Amino acid sequence: MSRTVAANPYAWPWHGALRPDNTALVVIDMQTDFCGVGGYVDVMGYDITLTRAPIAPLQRLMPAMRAAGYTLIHTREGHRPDLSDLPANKRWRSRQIGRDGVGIGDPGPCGRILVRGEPGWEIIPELAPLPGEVIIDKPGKGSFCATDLELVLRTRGIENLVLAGITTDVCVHTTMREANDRGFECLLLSDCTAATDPANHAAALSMITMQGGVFGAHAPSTALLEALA
Ligand code: C5J
Repeated sequence: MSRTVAANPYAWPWHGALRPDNTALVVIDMQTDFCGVGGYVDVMGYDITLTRAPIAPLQRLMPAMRAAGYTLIHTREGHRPDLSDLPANKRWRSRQIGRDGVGIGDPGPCGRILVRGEPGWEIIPELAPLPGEVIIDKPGKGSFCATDLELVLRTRGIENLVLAGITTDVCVHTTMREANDRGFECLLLSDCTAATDPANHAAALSMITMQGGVFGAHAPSTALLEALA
């Protein structure tokens, strides 16, 4: 039986094989540092109501996908406490914006910013992973760079990725592009992602639709839920 999601620019996945055994939901960086009060995005002066917008739709989608038997994978952006995996240019750039030159690795209201083990680095409680769900710790924006995500996906026979989380134009797009180049079939959920600038979110969606779906497709989570029903 063929099962697809009404997506843009094509009914996703391309081969009609949307099944729990070959599809994973990847929830990217829903951490306090990106969508909590006192986290990195808040310290930079961006509006966290934007980055919190995916929480409610994800609270509807995640239980539905778990109940249907789909794999859920969570990622966290963060660095070792000794910052040995933090490139100097990434740290320098992060200090150019926000409060008092505070950037990645520096103390903030939620502990050291984007440092593993700190309160701000934790996934927000509203979207906490369940025991047994895979969590990928990544030092970069993409989820494949310097991680074992591809090995985990290949080992489970995953070929389709549903992408959600923060931010559409940075970590989610980078992950989608990396996944697409590795041959995974990707769907980005337009209401379960967000950017620190609405125009960037819209642009990131638009980019996906070029060239017949240059990295895959996008759809609202309601379309995915309809396909699962
Ligand atoms: C950023 C992310 N924007 N998770 N990280 O620095 O998109």
